Parts: sequence; structure tokens; C-alpha cells
Amino acid sequence: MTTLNKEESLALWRKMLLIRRSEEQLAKSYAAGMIPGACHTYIGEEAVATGVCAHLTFEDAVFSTHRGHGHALAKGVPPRELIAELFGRVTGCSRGRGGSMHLFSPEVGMMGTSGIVGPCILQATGAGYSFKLQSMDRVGVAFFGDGAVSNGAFHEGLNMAAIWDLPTIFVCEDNMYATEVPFTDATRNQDVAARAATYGMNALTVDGNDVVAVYQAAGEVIQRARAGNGPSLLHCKTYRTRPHSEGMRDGGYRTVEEVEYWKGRDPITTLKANMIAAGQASEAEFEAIEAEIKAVVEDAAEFAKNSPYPDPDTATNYIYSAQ
Ligand SMILES: Cc1ncc(C[n+]2csc(CCOP(=O)(O)OP(=O)(O)O)c2C)c(N)n1
Ligand SMILES: [Mg+2]
Repeated sequence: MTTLNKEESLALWRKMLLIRRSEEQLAKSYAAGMIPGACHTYIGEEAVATGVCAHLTFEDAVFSTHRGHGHALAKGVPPRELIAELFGRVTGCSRGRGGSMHLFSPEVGMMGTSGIVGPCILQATGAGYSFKLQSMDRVGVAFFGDGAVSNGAFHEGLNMAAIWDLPTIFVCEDNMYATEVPFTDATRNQDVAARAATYGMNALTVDGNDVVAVYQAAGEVIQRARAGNGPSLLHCKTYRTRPHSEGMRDGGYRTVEEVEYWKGRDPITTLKANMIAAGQASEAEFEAIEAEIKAVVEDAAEFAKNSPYPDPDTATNYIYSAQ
């Protein structure tokens, strides 16, 4: 099992904090009317994208969901390009044409967020197939919610990846709800790792609020995929602490006590407390990172606000590939 040194742990903490502060900024900007379209934040779930993407290079391909800002940042999309995209500005990663659910940045291997629940599973399977055919040392990764595991794409994607030993990693972010539907109402079998095992696939259940646990499990399965030993599924148990989408209600389907319980298991607070307790880092070191991230996110929001909207005359550009 991989052990983490101080620098590696702090890098994970920094990335989770970048996602948290960016999401807080986006929630504020949404309330201020700066964001056209929906905005699903990843607050509470930062450890999953952070722990997985720490093992990926820009050559690896990530396929994401409607809740994809954290995946984009963890994969390497600059905060300026993320916030500008949500503001609909030409400096965004999709040139202001996509918004929250069409974040594309092939340069860093961010192959798209999506408003459609499920297809990312098939796209990552396809990426794995392509990498295998070309004998490339790359992996395809699908992030998806508990809401996707009873979709046909889950069955088809996992089965195909298993029979062809594809270098694909399936990361289920089980936050216990699909919008307001509890996972326990949506399926009789909530053990997602056991479901994957029925396809003959390596599968692990992980505490998705423990970034070190996610990092270790992801390291193991990604190395296995790169070595040609086939796909794996990680069932990460986590929780979103904000409403399903900004502007939506957050009562009636879950209790305040449940939300408070999970806030008490916050991945960012936990890693910091563990590192301080182990004498690995000081409060001052965390404060310095806080200040650094605050400046990065403020700069990104300012950059986005001052960026122009796309020229309407270019509305039909980038629709067909010239290749
Ligand atoms: C194919 C499809 N069906 C239904 C929807 C409507 N929808 C949007 S988000 C969502 C819930 C998704 O839940 P989950 O996959 O658990 O992700 P979470 O929002 O919890 O991160 C649903 C059903 C959709 N976008 N796509
Ligand atoms: Mg869910």
C-alpha cells in the first residue's frame, strides 16, 4: 500500500481546498445571477476526484457528470477557465459555449462533463478500448453517481470492459441520493462493488471522505490497469452537503441531523486534523495554503467577470471538426 509523505498529503489537501473554495465562489456567483444554467456543486465529495486524479496524467482521459467541477479542477483545468466557462465567457475551457455541464479540456484529458446520467461509463470504456488497441499506457476513468448504477450503460460498460480487460476505472460516487431519491429506494442492491464483481471485475469499497484511502485504492487499481490487468470499480461512499443543484430546496428528503453528521466527516477538515495530530504539518502551513488558494480563486472570479462573452458571429464555429 502506498504511504504518503508530507508533501504528497499537503498536495492532496491543497487540491481539495481549491475545489471547495472554487465551488463556494460558484455558489455565490450563482446566487448573484452570474451563472446561466444549472450549477451542481461537489462540496463534501472533494476527496474522490482528488484521490483518483492524483494518479493521472494529462494523457489519461476522464469522463464526468453533471457534478463535474471538482473532476475538472482535479484533472488540471485551471480555475480561471472553469469559472469563466460557468460565466459563459470566451476565456472558459469550452470558450463559453458549454457551461457547467459541457466542460471540455482535451489538453489536460478532461473529456467532458455531461447532463446525461450514465454515458460517461460507456465513454470511459471506449477510451480504454482505444488505448488498448493502440497499446498506449493510458487509462480511461468514469466518475458517476449512485444514480447511474441502474442505468443500462452501467451493465454494458462494465461487461465490455471486463471481457476485454480494458484499462478503464469506474468510480462510483455514492452520495446516497439521486437528486432527492434515496439510493435505498432506487435499488435492492446498494453494494456497487458486489455488482461489479458479478461482471468478473476487480472492485473495492472505499471511504470516499478519506482522501488518503481513495488515493491508495486508486493507486492500486490504476497501476493494475496500466499493467494490462484490466478494469476496476471503486465504490466511494460520500455525501454532498449542499442541495442537489444551486437554487433548489434541501429539505423534505433528508434530515438536518444527517447533513450535520456528514459535515462532521468533512474530508478537508479530517485530513488537516490527522496531519496536525501526527505532527506532520503545523497550523501555520495550512493557513499559508488557505491564503494561497483564496488568492487563486479571487483572481479566477475576477478574470471571469472581466472576460468578454463569445462574439455572436462565431456561434456556428467549432461545431464540426476540420479533421
Ligand atoms: C439519463 C438521465 N436521466 C435522468 C436525468 C435527470 N437527473 C439529473 S441529475 C439526476 C440524479 C443523478 O444522481 P447521481 O447519479 O446519484 O448523481 P448526484 O447528483 O447524486 O451526484 C437525475 C436523475 C438525467 N440528467 N439523465
Ligand atoms: Mg447520488
